[in-house]
Amino acid sequence: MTLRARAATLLSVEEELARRVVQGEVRAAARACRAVDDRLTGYRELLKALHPHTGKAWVLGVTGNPGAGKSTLTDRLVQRFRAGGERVAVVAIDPTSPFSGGAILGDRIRMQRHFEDPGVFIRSLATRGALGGLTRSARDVVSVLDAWGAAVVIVETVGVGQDELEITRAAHTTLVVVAPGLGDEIQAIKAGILECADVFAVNKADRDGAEAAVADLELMIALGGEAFTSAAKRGRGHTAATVRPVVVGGAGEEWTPPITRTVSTRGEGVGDLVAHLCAHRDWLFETEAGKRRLSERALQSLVQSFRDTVSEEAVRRLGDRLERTAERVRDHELDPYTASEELLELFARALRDDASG
Ligand SMILES: Nc1nc2c(ncn2[C@@H]2O[C@H](COP(=O)(O)OP(=O)(O)OP(=O)(O)O)[C@@H](O)[C@H]2O)c(=O)[nH]1
Ligand SMILES: [Mg+2]
Repeated sequence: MTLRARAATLLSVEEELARRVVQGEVRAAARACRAVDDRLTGYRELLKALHPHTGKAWVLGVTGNPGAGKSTLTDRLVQRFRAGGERVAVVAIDPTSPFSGGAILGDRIRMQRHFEDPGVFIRSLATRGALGGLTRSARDVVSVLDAWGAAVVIVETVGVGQDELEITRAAHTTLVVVAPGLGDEIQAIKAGILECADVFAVNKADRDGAEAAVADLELMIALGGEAFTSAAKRGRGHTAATVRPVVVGGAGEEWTPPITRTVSTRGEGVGDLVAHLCAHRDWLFETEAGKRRLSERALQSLVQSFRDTVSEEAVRRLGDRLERTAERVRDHELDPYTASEELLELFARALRDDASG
């Protein structure tokens, strides 16, 4: 079989799988998730075929410290959303962090009641080491579940690493779960996560310290806008596009993150929480400020996808040149800056040669 003919059969296999996903087949969705997660041959074709059927799901990020109650709360949210009859998907990012070993089993148990329900799709993704691979896997898996027909895709991550932060940025609405009694919880979430928070839940409100946590958060939100804006101006890790200005008192139509107290084990406060989450969704899709946020998100997503495509292509075309150059850098024959420029030149030449025949 010629290469081209083989490509054609591959394509039709992917198209067939895409068709079954779009029809709502759970097993097809599971297969498609595996294909994009493992980047099996044809995964790009699959994603392309699915793309026209995406864009309908509301992507809800749930993040927070290990053990804050994210899974228990997610389980409650699934219950609520399912009561409306819509399909719901959960993507649980399994942290490899030493704090939360056994998370998979824990998540499974806490969401067990949904396993028999064909309208709920639950999938775990393992934290990957390098190159933001996890972020891309998460985005791609979310696309599959969007095409499968999930009205809501909930992505649960532990808010500790850079990967997790990136994933949070890819969500439409991010819920940050804080629980009292886990030590210095507010300080721990301070770096990075606050700027992603659209809604806060102070969970385990049945425990001592919940009111103190609420007060701390309120103070942080009040100070937040200014602090983040000046951090952005100094260029400290935040770009203007990722900073979410907080305007207290509802000036203009900027969004101020509301705080809800919840006891997720008993389902308390979950109704209020859902109301806040839905209010954020409406703000996002229906106001000018919300639409600006959506544009930033689309730009970030495209930049990431483009960066991935370029680096994959470059690695493929440069082949062992990459390793040989790395050896020269290792031996101090070459500095990494000149090395990068040389590689870029080689890559550009390969592309030009390709274009001219
Ligand atoms: N008292 C109390 N305990 C809770 C509440 N919510 C969750 N828990 C308990 O806290 C523990 C951790 O809950 P999870 O839902 O697994 O927390 P998580 O944030 O998903 O944990 P990781 O995924 O491991 O980071 C479990 O033993 C829950 O039963 C609550 O509102 N009150
Ligand atoms: Mg969990």
